[in-house]
Amino acid sequence: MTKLSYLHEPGVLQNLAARYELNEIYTYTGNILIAINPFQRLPHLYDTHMMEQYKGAGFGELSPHVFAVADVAYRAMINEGKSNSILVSGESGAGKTETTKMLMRYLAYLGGRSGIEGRTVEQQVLESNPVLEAFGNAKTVRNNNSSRFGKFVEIQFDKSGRISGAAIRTYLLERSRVCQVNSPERNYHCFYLLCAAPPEEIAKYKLENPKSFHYLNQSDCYELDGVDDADEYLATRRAMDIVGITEEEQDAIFRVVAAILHIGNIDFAKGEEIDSSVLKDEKSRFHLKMAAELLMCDAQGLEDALIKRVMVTPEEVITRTLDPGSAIVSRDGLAKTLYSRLFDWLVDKINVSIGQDPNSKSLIGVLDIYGFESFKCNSFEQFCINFTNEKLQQHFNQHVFKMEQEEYTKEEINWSYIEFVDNQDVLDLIEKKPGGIIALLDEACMFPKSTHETFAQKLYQTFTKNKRFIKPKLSRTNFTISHYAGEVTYQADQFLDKNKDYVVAEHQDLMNASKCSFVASLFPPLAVETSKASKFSSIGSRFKVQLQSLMETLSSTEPHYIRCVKPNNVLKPAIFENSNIIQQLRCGGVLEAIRISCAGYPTRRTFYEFLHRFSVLAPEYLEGNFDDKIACQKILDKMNLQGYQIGKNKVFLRAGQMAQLDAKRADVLGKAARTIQRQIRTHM
Ligand code: AOV
Ligand code: MG
Repeated sequence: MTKLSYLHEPGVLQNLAARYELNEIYTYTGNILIAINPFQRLPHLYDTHMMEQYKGAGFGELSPHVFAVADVAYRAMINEGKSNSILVSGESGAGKTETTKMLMRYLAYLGGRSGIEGRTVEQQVLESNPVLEAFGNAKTVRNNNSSRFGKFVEIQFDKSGRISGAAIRTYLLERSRVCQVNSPERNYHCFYLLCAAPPEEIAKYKLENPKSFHYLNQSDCYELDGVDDADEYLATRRAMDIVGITEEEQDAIFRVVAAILHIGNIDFAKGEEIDSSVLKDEKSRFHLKMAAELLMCDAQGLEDALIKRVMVTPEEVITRTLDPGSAIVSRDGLAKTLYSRLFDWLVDKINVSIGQDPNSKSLIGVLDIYGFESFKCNSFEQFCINFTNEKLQQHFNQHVFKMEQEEYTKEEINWSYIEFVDNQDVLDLIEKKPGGIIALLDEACMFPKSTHETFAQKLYQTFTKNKRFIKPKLSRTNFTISHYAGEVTYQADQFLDKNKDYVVAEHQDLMNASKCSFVASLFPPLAVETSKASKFSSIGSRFKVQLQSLMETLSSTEPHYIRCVKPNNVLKPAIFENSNIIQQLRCGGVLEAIRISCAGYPTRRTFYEFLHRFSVLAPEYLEGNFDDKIACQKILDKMNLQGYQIGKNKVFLRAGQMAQLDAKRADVLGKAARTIQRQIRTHM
């Protein structure tokens, strides 16, 4: 891309389109790899032969490829002993997870012990993917296998470049999906896999058709095209074996998954007293019993935990009952907590099992995180996702800018006037402490009388003058943030609830007392002072801290960027939607990177390349014995160009100057051709 003579949006797009048509899905722009989702298997592109070819090949020597990026990262790590990271971004369905898997496969190939069978570290690293996907991915409108969590995999290498350990960090699993799905989406894959397990397991987990479970039948989608859930179940079990999850643990995991489905089928009706509830019918009683059996807890205890709250005051113990609506909220809260703790357990287990190498000096981190999102309705999840993207964008801009500077410094040219647009103001708006949106949200959550309306009012008051914050005219609770990738309007209504992470004390006590040690371990006893108070902990603030730590890790590494692009919204091959793609290149900062380089000297040519192309403009200078640098200078002077710079090895042109030179060149060549034709004609 950087060799294009004219670096502008239509040129970039046309180049990508022409390549995509030939199934050339990878393109470099500078060091950034753009990957356009082919939406079809291209097996030869990733086979062992291909891996062999890229091994040790110089960057740019072969066609652009994810393997080339992984190879550069690996070589840089080995040669310089420095950690590297590969940051994969792009919108939902763009191909981040598939790209990440290819990167990991290639790194395992480079750093693996060939010939050793079984549970090697690299095998475990690779097999962590299907396990996490079974529990953390789901079909959404945008992607049949959408990751509902962010992931940073740190692969550790020993002195000789062999994989010696790995650590997986995950970010913010979408909890709401466990209890709520809409057509045509699905809940997490694991629920359907389990319902397709062999008959004896179905019997053991007391399962039925997925259609009979409330958490699944809110959507009418149960199956995925081209996916056999029964096979997937077995594959997930095998992957769990490899990553070191024991048979017993697997059994407990699937008991919890099944229990969650049964919990979802417990329904409530109004009780005799006001604001009380009872189990709705025999069916609810049946599912309550099943859930209790699977979780190995007392059925009466479970019923009480769902519909009663006990308050202990110095004088007495007061039991309060919940109305059916609140009982449902309580039930769903338990299901979500169970599920998210199960997911965290899996991640911890995989980490322990793969093991960390305390002596590892260098590592390669691979980041597969949710891309920028802007829907019709945007809630707290989108807010966090877009916050992540602002953070990464800042990192990206700084990096691109730094690389430009390095190139200019190397060539000893003056770059001092290049401006660089920073998004620090958006980050301040979101995360500044005190006074940013997250801080104000936490305040609202701690103050019992706040509602989403008072929260929104507070935002309006605080940020009236903020250029990045907009109050939509006709709304009393929405707010708009002007992100680097465009404006997004958020609906504040559920921000307070979604930001609060607390476990009802009754649920905590019941689960902690489970006779299943696995279930009990998901709910370790709380420290005394917080035990009864169901103290609030802020998801937003915790996420902010996690991100901070991720950014610190990333800044200690040499980054490589891969921008995934989704060519169409129908998820089909060979359809290239221009405006859609331009939008993504903008959001992904690709055009920003191009803009940064255009702000300086977008076109650079070595003296040799320059003379090869433009010596026709001043042939007289080549006759004499000028050195290349002087010849370039003379040509540029003759053409009356201004503002360009000549470095030690290259000519640096300002935007548009290449076009001027080319026009001149065409002119000269045209004239020459006409002269020759005339001569030919006169001689005939
Ligand atoms: P994502 O990770 O970026 O979305 P995926 O990596 O899951 O997107 O890709 C979506 C689908 O596109 C995959 O399931 C494949 O069918 C197809 N695909 C992507 N890359 C390739 C490739 N290189 N070769 C063949 N098919 C591919 V999300 O997780 O939703 O943001 O949250
Ligand atoms: Mg994904």
